[in-house]
Order: sequence, then structure tokens, then C-alpha cells
Amino acid sequence: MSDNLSVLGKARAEYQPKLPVSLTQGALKVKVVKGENTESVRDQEKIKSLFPNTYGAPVVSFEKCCCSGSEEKTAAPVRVGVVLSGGQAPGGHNVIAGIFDGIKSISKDSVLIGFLGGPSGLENGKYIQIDAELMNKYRNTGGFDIIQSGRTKLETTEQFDRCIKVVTELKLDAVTIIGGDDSNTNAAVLGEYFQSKNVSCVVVGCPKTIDGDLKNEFIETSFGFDTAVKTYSEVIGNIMRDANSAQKYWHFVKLMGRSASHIGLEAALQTHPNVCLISEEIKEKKMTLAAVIKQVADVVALRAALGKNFGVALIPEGLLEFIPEVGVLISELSEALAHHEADVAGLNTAAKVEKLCTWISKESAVVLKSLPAGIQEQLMLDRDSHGNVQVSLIDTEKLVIEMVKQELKGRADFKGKFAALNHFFGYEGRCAAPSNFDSDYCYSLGFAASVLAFNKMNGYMSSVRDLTKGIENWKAGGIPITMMMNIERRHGADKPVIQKALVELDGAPFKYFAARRDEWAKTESYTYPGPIQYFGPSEICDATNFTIRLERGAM
Ligand code: FBP
Repeated sequence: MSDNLSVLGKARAEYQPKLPVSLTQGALKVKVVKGENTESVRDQEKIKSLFPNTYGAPVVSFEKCCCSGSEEKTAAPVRVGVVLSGGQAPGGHNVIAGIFDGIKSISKDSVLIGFLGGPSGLENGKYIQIDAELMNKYRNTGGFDIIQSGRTKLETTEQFDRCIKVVTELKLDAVTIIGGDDSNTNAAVLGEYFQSKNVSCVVVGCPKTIDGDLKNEFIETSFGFDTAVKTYSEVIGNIMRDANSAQKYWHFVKLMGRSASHIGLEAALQTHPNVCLISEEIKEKKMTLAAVIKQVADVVALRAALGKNFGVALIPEGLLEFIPEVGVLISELSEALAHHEADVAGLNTAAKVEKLCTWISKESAVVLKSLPAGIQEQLMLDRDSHGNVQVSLIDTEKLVIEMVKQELKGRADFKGKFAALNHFFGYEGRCAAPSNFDSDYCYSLGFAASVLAFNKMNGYMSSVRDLTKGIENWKAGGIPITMMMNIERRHGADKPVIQKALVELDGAPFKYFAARRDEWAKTESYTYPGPIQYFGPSEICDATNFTIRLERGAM
């Protein structure tokens, strides 16, 4: 056991995560049942032409083997590599523990290779062998520090060929890529390339991201979302108590989640803030930035009229991209930066704005010039390796505060006070110790990935379903990654990517929120969820989140 574990950490290390019934006898005693062949969610012909070898594979589900328990099965050892890709998410270590225990249940001589620092570790052959002693130090812990993570995008044939060299030298049967939508897209592309080159190593994905936007009929949630939002909700609850105690500040809390507002929505369901902006609704209603600010200012004014110059507002970090005129600006900037990066390198903000305005539309130039210099600079920052604007670096909450202040100044009938504080919760929750739900879910996803690897199921994502029905009813299996894909514009080009799951306005979580938000705006209906509990009654310790329960009709 690691010396740097706290008292709780030591107790937590003893926790044995639970598994779906189909996996409890080990990876050798799993029956793989194939369903119907599949199609991608959109752009079928295009995706099929890009994935000629792996497109259309069936969904597979795992069943407990009907062979008698005493019947000993044996198999040759398997050699599996694992990569942690993208932003940290609670439970990643348990996915690795699930893979480790899964392949050891096939043969005690099976080997797990951990590639260091994300996909670049696979490309450059930087790795460690994960043995039992190392694994045991990280069970049920947060973070990705066992092998670290990275955001390198594997996309060129040179990179793929370097990966082939590494997996061939290491004699790997499979590589598991634990990542979000972009990383799992990479997993599918790499698997397709391996197969086209007759490389026997398969590539298996695993659904990770606190953002909660990698989900569909078969992937009910991405791991890490549950723990991260519970962690943010604890702190938001604490801030609500403070706001209600001092009664002198408005707190504006920006929450991570990239494009999707799932984190903000779930935090709202857990804590009942006075304001919670949902980017997807703003886009649907085609609200301008001015209209969004007016909506927030209206709540501030309403509360002030009731003698309440305080409150809590939740702001999703991807907000600006969803305000139509700013969204257009961001995509035009992305396109311009993709083609003219060298032309603007080294220029100061004002000069960069002037230069970029010659490549974007007149309307977008007006929007860009209307924003404060700090926000302009942040919108022009380099895109990440997948072509996304880095929304966690944009001070949206400060922009909203400033603009609400201006809006209220212009209202003759506003007699209240508006003193606002800003917060950003993101990194605080990404490496939290996993909740029981994430500990179990991640371990199960990892174990299921070992079954996919052993059965040579190339281009599949590990899946565990029926998550609200109690672990004894969880169903493990695998989903072809191409099934989740469509074509999107990235870095100025059309690319196959896994379709992002945004907040659905006709979905149960949003409807539940929308039916209550007016009441929450004017009252202090705050709830104080408190810290995640690991020991105690199951209804407290094993509870899932509102989003999945509402989506699955479990509340
Ligand atoms: P993934 O999509 O890779 O899971 O990352 C999620 C996330 O935490 C986003 O919520 C956030 O916008 C982004 O990572 C921050 O990126 P970075 O870790 O590179 O600062």
C-alpha cells in the first residue's frame, strides 16, 4: 500500500469494486453474444468508406458462461497495452485495475503495459509494465498519475506506423484507449489502420470524461461525471450556505464540461441555484449575448426587489460557443487560425484582432470587436489538438458579471446592490477519489475491455448498461465505435468523429429543472449535498446522480 495514502485512502484501498454477474467468474468464462450488424448514427456512406474493415460490426453482450463452475478453463497469456487520454476523470485507475484483473483471470502470466503520458507514449514506445504491487497502490484512487495522460492526437500514417512498430515489438494482443469522444474516435481510426495492415493487435476504447457528453443508447454515461459533479455540488452547496449567511454577494460559478451543459444541469438538480444557464437552450432559442445578460439581470433585479442582494448562478464553461453570434465567430476564428496561424503569431491582441477581422465575416468582426480585450485574446488562443476552442481558459463568468453590472447600471428602476464574486470549478473535481458508483462502473468497464481484448474485438468500446438497476442487473458488452460516428468540421476539414451528446431540451433532466427554476430563482431552495460518502447505508453511498436516474426513468 502506498505511503502517501490518507487514513481514508488506506481504508478505500481495501474496497473491492463490484462486477456485473457476467464477469464475476473471470474473463474466460464469459459468453460473447453477437447482435445485429450496425450503422453509424449519420453520414453512413462516408463513415463506411473511411472504415472499410471495421464498419458495421454487431453490438455484443456478455453472458455468464453456462459451463459448470468447477470446470477449469485455461488459455495462453494475453498482452495488453493501456493508454489514458485527455482530461482526467475520477475512476481511471479502476479501469486499469479492471483490465489488470481481467487479463490475470485469463492467465496469471498475462502482461499489462501502461503507455506513459497519453497517446504519445504509445506512438513513441514510452511505457512501464504494470505489476500487482504497482496496481494495488492505485485501486479506488482518483487521478491518472499511475501512467499520466496526454492530448496528442494520433492522425497521420507516420504516427500510426510508429504505433505498429511499438505494438509489434511488445507483441501486444490489444491496446485499450481510455478517453472521451475524440480519443475514442482515434481508437477507431487506429484499429481500422491496424486491420488494414494485417496487424493482429486490436484497439478497444473505454468511455471517459467528466463532461458527460459521451453517451447514447448503449453508453449510458461516461465515467468520472458522477464523482466530478458530486464534488462540485458539495462546494456549490457550501457557497450557497455562505451566500445565505452573509446575504451580500452574488456568486457566479463557471463549471467545466466543455460544450455540453450536463455538469451545470446536474449541479443545479443537486443544489437548486437561483440561476443556471443551459447553453443548449440558449442556442435553441437563438438568444443573443445581450438577451442572456438580460435574463440573468432580471433574476438579480427580482431578488433585489425582494430585499435579497445575493444569490448563486451557475454558468457552463462552453456558454459563449452556444450564443449564435459568438458561436459563428468562434468557428470562423477556428477556420482562420487553422489557415493563417503563422500570419498572426507574435502579434499583440489588438493587431491580431485587426488581422483576423480581414478573414472573418463582417458580422463576426463586429462581435469580436465588441468584446473586452481579455476575452478577445482568450477566443484567439490555440485550439487543442482535436481542433476545439479551449473553453476552460475563457473567463466567461467574469464577462457575465461585467455585463450584468453594466445592464443593471442602465436600469433606472434597479435600487438594489450587485456585488459579485466569481469561481471556476473544474480541475478541483477531475481527480477526486471516485464515488462508489464510479469505482464499480470503472472496474466493470475495464474488466469488460479485457474480455473484448481477449476475444479480439477490434474497434469496440467497452460498455456497461442498466446502471440504475442495481449492480446485480448491470449488463456488460461492447459497442462498435463506428456506430456512434458522424462527420464534423474540425481544423478546417471534414472529419469522422463520435457524435457528442448535448443536453436534450425534451429530455427528463432538463424538463425537471425547467419546471422548478422560476421557484429556485426567487427563493433559497438551496440543498447542501455535502461530501461524497464511501461508508454507510447503500442509499447514500451507492446513489447515482439525477441525470442518469431521470434519463433512465428511475425517479
Ligand atoms: P476530456 O474531454 O478529455 O475528458 O476533458 C474534459 C475537460 O475536463 C473539459 O471539461 C475541459 O474543458 C478540458 O478538459 C480542459 O482541458 P485541459 O485539461 O487540457 O486544461
